[in-house]
Amino acid sequence: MTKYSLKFPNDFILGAASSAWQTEGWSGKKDGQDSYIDAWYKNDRKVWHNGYGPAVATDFYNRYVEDIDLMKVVGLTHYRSSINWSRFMLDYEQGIVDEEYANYVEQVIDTMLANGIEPMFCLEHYELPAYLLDKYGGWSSLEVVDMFVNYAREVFRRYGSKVKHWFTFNEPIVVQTRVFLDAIRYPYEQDTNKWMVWNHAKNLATAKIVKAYREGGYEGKIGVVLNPEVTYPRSSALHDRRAAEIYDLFYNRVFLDPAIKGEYPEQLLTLLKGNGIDFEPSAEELAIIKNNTVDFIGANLYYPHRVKAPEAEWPRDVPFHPKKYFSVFELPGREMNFSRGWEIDPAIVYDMAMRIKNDYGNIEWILSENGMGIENEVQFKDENGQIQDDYRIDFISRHLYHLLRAIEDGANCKGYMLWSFTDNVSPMNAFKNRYGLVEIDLEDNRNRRVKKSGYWYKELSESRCLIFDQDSEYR
Ligand code: BGP
Repeated sequence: MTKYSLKFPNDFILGAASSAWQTEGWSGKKDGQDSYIDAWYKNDRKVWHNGYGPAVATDFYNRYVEDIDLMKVVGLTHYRSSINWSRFMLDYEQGIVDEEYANYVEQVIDTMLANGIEPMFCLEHYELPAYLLDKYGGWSSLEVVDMFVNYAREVFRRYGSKVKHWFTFNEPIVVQTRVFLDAIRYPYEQDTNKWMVWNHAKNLATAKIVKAYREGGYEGKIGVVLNPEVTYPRSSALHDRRAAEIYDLFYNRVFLDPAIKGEYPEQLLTLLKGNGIDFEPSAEELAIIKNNTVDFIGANLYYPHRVKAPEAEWPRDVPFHPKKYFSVFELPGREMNFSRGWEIDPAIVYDMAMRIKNDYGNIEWILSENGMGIENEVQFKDENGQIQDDYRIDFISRHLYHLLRAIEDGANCKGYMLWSFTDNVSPMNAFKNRYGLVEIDLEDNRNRRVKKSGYWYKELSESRCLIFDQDSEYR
């Protein structure tokens, strides 16, 4: 067997990602500081696996010093989390900051920097304040957009000189897609119109925050973390290719194009109109989006999407859903992560890199999330109690291999962030599927234990070299 060593570029980021709500827990949280996720958990706990959720999460709020030490143990150069908007403010409308939470954020940043780990932050990772959802309808309101921009200004003012990588949102499409398109998440309301209103409000918020950041003259980069779905048609037939193209418009280009090119794709606007979706952004809003595109993006890439021409005609009396134009296609024989129900195909990384290069001006980007959630990992413990997660090492290696190959072919990718640093809480799945380089032991006071992959990641980060088996079936 021939083993090859692939070198990482010198400045390549090897980090990990998480978010505030998935790690911090509610210690120190005050009445009225619930996020949308907290409200969902409080109102509908039965859908959260084994009752776990954001209430304690990994208790990062109290244990961040210990965790930052562990970041060094597993060799992270960078760590991305979010600042929890719902907790950062005591009064969202008046912009009154919760100094206790703000001070905690400052301590986290300072401790990371003192340990040689660069922090990156999203301003929102589903942490829309529940109060703003109830009172204003959340992102249906332009007042909420402006409150978010003011919060961002305050965050930059406090931490802008220390933190050099900022993102407005993590996966801004997700909440409204699950809630208003698919109606499978709290508060379970089907409203495709609202779905588009929320998309637009978030695109507008990103542009306004990019503007505010530039006006502040900070020395860093600002972008947005998206989850572009690498979408393949079942076949080369026109009807399947059309299904994939339309899927791409509704789920990817609706955010990629405004963020990077400053405009919505014409074909998307035509399809919305043709299906009775009343989407009429003002000329002023479109100009803000046009003039304030991002410096870079994060792309979260987990699995491929496959679609085919729709199996049936969309029923007349059912509200419009993009599914009118496609059906999901399951590739026979596909490789699966059965715990999560996601297909594995590491070549998505190369394909997305080439797309960003060819269709989006080769804008700078990072692979901001990629990882493997596995159920019941304790079954893989060795006699010393360490989880032997060779499957995770294999998963990461194969994705990194395709990323390095893309960089060789000119992709402007500056880093890889694993999801996740420690095991953490997923929406609904809670601690069911474990993603971490570090185990969180729920039976034993949430104690941390580095998995085999954690030590492997450290080695990777120090050697800056991926050892890859040339004869592997995964090429
Ligand atoms: C991404 C989200 C993360 C994280 C991850 C894993 O889409 O940005 O917050 O949860 O997916 O997915 P899941 O937690 O659903 O298994």
